Amino acid sequence: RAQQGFTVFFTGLSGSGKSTVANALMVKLMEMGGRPVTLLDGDIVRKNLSSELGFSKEHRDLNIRRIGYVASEITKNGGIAICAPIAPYETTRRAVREDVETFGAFVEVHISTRLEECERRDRKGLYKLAREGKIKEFTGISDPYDEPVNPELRLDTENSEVDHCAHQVLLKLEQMGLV
Ligand code: GGZ
Repeated sequence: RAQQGFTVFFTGLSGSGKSTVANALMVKLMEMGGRPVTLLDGDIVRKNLSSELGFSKEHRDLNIRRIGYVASEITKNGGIAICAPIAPYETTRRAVREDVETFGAFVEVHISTRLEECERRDRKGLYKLAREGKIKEFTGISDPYDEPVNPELRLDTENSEVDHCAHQVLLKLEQMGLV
């Protein structure tokens, strides 16, 4: 029987390293071959699927439910979906998990890089703007982030290299019998 599809769902603050780890994981999974891998990265989804949305709770939830829907379709068809949005709300993450688990496995990976470190990096200068009040409702500064309670995996890019993090995810997928 063909292997079941699954979704790897990264969650974490802006600048935590979600996209970088997600990309490294995608490369590893593609090298293994056999199954299509689809990356649904936060800012790419926002550009293509959620361009009309802002950052209110309602809009973030809508964005995450759309990502969840696409991931569940991919999972249903036996593919691999890798999602990397902030996804700040626990209830919304749980709803997406339920959608996906109808068809396959859901692997939640919390990239738990501390706010202080994300802000120190400030790769896109957004934290500075948020502190100055020029960006409103910024996650971690002026908007909430619910820490994941029971993620399958918790990793951070402050104490571990990106490649090591991606490898840990791969090991978890092996343990779960998914790859
Ligand atoms: C958080 C924001 C905001 C606000 C713009 N809050 O590091 P980035 O820049 O590239 O990733 C962040 C991205 C967040 O989009 P998501 O779709 O992942 O968010 S959510 O899951 O909550 O829907 C950041 C940028 O957009 N950005 N304004 N106010 N991040």
